[in-house]
Amino acid sequence: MLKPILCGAFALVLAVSCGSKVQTGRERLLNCLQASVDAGKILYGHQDDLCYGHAWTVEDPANDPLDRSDVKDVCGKYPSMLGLELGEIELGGERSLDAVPFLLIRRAAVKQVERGGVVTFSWHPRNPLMGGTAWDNTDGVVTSILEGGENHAKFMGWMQILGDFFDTLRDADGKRIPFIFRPWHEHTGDWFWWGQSHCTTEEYVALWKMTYDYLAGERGFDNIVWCYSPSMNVDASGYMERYPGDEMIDILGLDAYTYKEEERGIEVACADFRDQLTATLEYMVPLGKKHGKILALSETGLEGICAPTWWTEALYPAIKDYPVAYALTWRNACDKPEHFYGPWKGFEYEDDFKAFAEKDNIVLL
Ligand code: BMA
Repeated sequence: MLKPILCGAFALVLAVSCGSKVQTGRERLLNCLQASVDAGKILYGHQDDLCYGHAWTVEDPANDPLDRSDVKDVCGKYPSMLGLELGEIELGGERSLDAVPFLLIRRAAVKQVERGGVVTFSWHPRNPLMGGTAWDNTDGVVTSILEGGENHAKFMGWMQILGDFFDTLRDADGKRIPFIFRPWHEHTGDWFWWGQSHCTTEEYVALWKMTYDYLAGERGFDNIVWCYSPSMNVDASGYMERYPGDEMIDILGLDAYTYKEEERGIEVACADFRDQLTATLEYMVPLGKKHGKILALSETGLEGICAPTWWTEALYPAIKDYPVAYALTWRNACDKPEHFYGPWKGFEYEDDFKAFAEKDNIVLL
């Protein structure tokens, strides 16, 4: 049986069943991303794009048609990659840490895949030891949730809730949809409880293994593509220091932001970002080849996009010549007007985003 899968602007016909070997959702999604990379394309992604925007929210999560998008408002197309965040699902409530109903998140994920796009999930779980948020960055939390730790059972309960949610992500035929999962990101920094100085390399890798073994093994999720995503504050050896291993990772990601600093001015900040991102991709390309992994810019952006040409003169030149499967800009918070990373209608530099979106190798839906 052959089934067309739309990946961004072009359709790929992938064998769902080649001879006797049936491809898993993970393999199909990876093949799709690889084909896109081979065609020189970069998917454009936006976090929470269908769930809310800079100046709007969804009134009725159960019935909303999911046709609103800040990106679409500006350039007429949905992003080909949709990022969604599952923080606080582990508490068993109805809304995420960003107050988005999980019902809406589920519907958005399924809709995105129905439209031929790709979905990536992040998860910022709370601190299971101290009770604070993911940013409650105390030491010893990872130790406490690994096997033998005092919070192991509690944390496995959290993963069960996460797994139960993943199990509801199904297409119209009742089949689990393929998606990217990107837990334990930016661990090369210290801001999360799983960060660099809060656990050892062995503990970090054990955390990944526990997550992978539970979801891919025990729960049998063969529709998950696994993304590793350090922050852009490391060299090649720092990048790989806590790499969980080829068997657990499919995508070598990178979280890379432009940071404003009063003193040096935004132009210098943009130039630094471009140079640092290029230098990082220079070492990621051989790592991707050596390990046989796809590369991605798993998070990027400039908060409030206060540079007139950030899209076309900072982001685009840094990535355009590299085999990056996708670049995902962070969310447009509806309750914090200055906290946006994607375009929105009426935003003063929206034309620069349009110019970026019109580049030949940038893919929207
Ligand atoms: C951060 C900010 C927060 C948000 C978190 C998880 O970067 O956007 O406001 O709660 O991501 O989505």
